[in-house]
Amino acid sequence: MTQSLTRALATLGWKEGDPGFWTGGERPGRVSIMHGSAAEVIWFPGDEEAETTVFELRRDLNLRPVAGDWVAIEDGDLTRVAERRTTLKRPDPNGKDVQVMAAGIDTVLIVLPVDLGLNPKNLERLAIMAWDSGADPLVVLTKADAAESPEEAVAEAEAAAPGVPVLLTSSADGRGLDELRARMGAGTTTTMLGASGAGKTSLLNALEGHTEAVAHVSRDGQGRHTTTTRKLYRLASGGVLLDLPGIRSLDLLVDDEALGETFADITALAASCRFADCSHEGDQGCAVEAAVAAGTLPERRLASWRAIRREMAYQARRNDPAAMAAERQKWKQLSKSTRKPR
Ligand SMILES: Nc1nc2c(ncn2[C@@H]2O[C@H](COP(=O)(O)OP(=O)(O)OP(=O)(O)O)[C@@H](O)[C@H]2O)c(=O)[nH]1
Ligand SMILES: [Mg+2]
Ligand SMILES: [Zn+2]
Repeated sequence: MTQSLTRALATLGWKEGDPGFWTGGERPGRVSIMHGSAAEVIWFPGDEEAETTVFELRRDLNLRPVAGDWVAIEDGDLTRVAERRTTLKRPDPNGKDVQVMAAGIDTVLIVLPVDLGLNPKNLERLAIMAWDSGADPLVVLTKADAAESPEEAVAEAEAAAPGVPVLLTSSADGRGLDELRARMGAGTTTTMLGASGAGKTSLLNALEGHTEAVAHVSRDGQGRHTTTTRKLYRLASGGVLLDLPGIRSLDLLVDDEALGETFADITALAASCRFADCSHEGDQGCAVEAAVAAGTLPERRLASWRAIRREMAYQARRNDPAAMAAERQKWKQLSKSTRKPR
């Protein structure tokens, strides 16, 4: 690859180590938006000037692209989709498959409003998805201007997502934005994960002086999605930012590792439980429950962990009929034998 092309590609988020899979007559590009069976691609016909073109997808394409995918353009056609380094996923609404929302991301901004205080449960759930993507999570608290005690929200966020940096921002008064911009230089790809109304698009607008549509304050926008497509934006700071529609925080994926990282405090304590497979639910020698009793681990935290674990187990069974049947059998057996009174 020529130096000028390397520089040009960096403005699309490309960096050393990313798939440089273009060969022969192929030209590099990146999917900015999907429109049904067509992909809008920002690409470089030469080594410097970017062009935006909509390509109809060929039937024999190796992979169905999503926003953020690197692609090859040859003879006026989108011919190949690169292997994905990171993917932000969620369970498909039908519950069977996994839906890839965005690909090739370095940083996932977990966007949470603090105007009405922080919701730690939402943060935990979003953090699991973020860890699961393979990208680095960063908590971005929004609407600090409208919060009564933003500092308290920061402390709560740090406790809910141990080890994840937390940034306090406001799109209204601009605080925290310089720090955010500094993390989004050339060669970086960032995306935003958060509920509808969290302030994601407002953040993009405030960072860039864009005017993408956001919900109006005066209107009751509860549960309404203002952003409806996933779209990649090139930033003045040099990198790219993928805006996503609001996600329902109920959507969770099954991944023990991501759970362990989100609940790093519980994971660390669990190392001292007597049994390696301790379920922290009345097991003997449980260090996690001991910490709750001693007041060093908030009870709410363990309750969240248990709830998410249960949900993950349910999702895993839903995706695995054999496990589902085994579970039903187990319950039949249990109800036959005497059960512990609650
Ligand atoms: N006070 C205050 N309000 C904000 C701030 N940022 C966003 N808002 C308001 O929050 C509402 C939702 O903002 P959006 O940016 O549309 O939220 P979103 O996360 O993009 O929502 P979806 O596109 O539906 O996922 C709008 O009414 C914004 O004006 C902020 O920093 N301070
Ligand atoms: Mg939006
Ligand atoms: Zn335990």
